[in-house]
Amino acid sequence: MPEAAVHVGSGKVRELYELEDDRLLLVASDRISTFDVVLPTEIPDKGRVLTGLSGFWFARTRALVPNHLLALRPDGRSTECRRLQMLPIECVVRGYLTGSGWKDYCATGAVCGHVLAEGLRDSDQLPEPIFTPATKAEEGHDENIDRERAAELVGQERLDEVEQTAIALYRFASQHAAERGILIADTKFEFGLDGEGRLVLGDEAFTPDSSRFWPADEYESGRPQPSFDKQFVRDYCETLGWDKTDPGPELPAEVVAGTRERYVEAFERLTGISFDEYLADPQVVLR
Ligand code: PZK
Repeated sequence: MPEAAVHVGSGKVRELYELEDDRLLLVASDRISTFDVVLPTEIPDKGRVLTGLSGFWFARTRALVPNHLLALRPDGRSTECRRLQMLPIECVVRGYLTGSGWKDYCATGAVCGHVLAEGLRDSDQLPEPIFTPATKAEEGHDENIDRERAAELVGQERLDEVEQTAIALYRFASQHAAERGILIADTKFEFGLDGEGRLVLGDEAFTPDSSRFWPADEYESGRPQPSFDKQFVRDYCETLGWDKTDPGPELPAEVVAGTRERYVEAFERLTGISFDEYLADPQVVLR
């Protein structure tokens, strides 16, 4: 980070700084969260894996929608991006029924106004991916909203454009990932507008923090799926009897090492690039 860069935001595991000329610097740390709590132990290179994956997807989806990426810094964890006017909704696409979508379906038979067939089971693939927007909560969980409420927030025309774009992005990435043994169950995008009012993809894209990655070879509907990246951490936490409130537990070295391996494996499978090559020159993911 440049000296004296102004800090303009914090996520659970990322930081945002202001640069000159209407640019921002998004820095991905090695922090990891589980059960919504950031743990005191870091996963070495996790931030680099997420930054590299995001850059990879931004480079490959530019024809579908422009994005905020301007440059990857040599540290491999920092993205220079265009400052946008962000839309006030989280744009979620679900290809499988899980998480809050599964909960809402069990309670109402619908998710964000999409009435689904009866008799679906946990982790079932949906016949078509669905767009399920949510509000941005400052604290706590985002709240799923129907398209009517989302249209009040961004306008009907813009919402239609966002929905079409988000579904197209999901179809592209989930097909690519499935061919490489990773199911993308769902994913969250944040869009913004540039100075000319054009829709631009911001934030991170198709990382394990913005998406649910499942190992395809272990997929079996009717039950919760193991997480591609965080399952060792979850399993370890479950052995402790931890109540899942802050502070979380320290992780032992073997859980850290196994988890780092899973992040690197996701990177290498999805990009086809060795992670060592990325560390030597982060630009490799953009070519
Ligand atoms: C923006 N966030 C989320 C919060 C983080 C990330 N290109 C952009 N232009 C304007 N604003 C944002 C972006 C992006 N991306 C993203 N908040 C604002 C966020 C805190 C830390 F790393």
